[in-house]
Amino acid sequence: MDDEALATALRTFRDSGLLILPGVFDADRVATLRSAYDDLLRAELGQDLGDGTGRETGRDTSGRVQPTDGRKHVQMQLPLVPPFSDVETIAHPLLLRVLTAILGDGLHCSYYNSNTAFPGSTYQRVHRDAGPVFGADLGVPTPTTAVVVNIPLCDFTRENGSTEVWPASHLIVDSVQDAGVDLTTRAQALASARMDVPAGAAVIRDLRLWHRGVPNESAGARSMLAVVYQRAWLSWRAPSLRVPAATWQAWPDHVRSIFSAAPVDAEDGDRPDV
Ligand SMILES: O=C(O)CCC(=O)C(=O)O
Repeated sequence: MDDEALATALRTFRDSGLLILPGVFDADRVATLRSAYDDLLRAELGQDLGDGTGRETGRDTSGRVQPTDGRKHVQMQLPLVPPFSDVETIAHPLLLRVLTAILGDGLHCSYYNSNTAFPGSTYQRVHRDAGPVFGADLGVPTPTTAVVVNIPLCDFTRENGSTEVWPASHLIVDSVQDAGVDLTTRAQALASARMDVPAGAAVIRDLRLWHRGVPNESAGARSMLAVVYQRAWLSWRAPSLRVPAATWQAWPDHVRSIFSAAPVDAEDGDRPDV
C-alpha cells in the first residue's frame, strides 16, 4: 500500500467508521483459521455446526462460548495459540500499518473474540460495541480510540448473514433526548450497508459504529474473528486475554508490545522475561 492509498484508506475510515482491506489473508491462512476455529467451536458446543442447532441461550462448560443478542448468534473467546496467535493473523504487516495510522504508536490488543451466526439466526438489536470515550457530555465526536478487526472465515453474503452496519454512525453523539431511544428505532430512519466481503479481507470498524447481526439463511455457520485494538493509553482489556508462555516466547518484540497489557501464563511458575 503506497502513501496515497493509505491516505485514502484513512480518510474512508474517518468518514465512515469502517474500512475493508481486501486480500490481506491468503486462502491457505483462511482455511487453516477456519478449520481450527470450527474444531474449537464444535468441541466447545459438542455439536455439528452446520445443522442449525446452534445453542441459543445455554453456555458451554468452559464458558468460552456465550450467546449474544438474537437467536443463534454466539461469541467465542479465542486462545492465543497457533494459528490464532500467528504473527500473520494478529499482526499482519499491512494491517499493523493501517492500525498504527489510526490508533498511534504503542497500540495494544485488548480482546480476542469471534462471532458466529448459525443457520436460522435472527436480527440482533442495533448496537454499538462502545460509547464515546469521554461520555456524551462533550457533545462532539472525538477521534477513534478503539477498533475491532473482523476477519471473515468464509465469504460474507446477504444469504449467510453479512453484518449490517450504519456508515458514519460512529460520529453520532447522543443528545439527552436521543439517549433514551433505542438504536434499533433510531436506525430505521438511517441508511445502512451490509458487510459483503470475501474471505481473506480484514474489516476495521470503529467500536462506536452502529451495527447488528442478521439472519443467516444459508445451510452453514457464518463465522468471523473479532480482535480489538486500542490506543496505548486506554487501559480497558478483557479479563479473558492471557498469553501462554510458548506463544510469548515465539513472538517477536513488536508483537509482544501489542500484548504487553495481557498477563503471560508461565509454564514453570516463572513469569517470562517481559
Ligand atoms: O455476527 C455479526 O454479524 C455481528 C455480531 C455482533 O455484533 C454481536 O454479537 O454483538
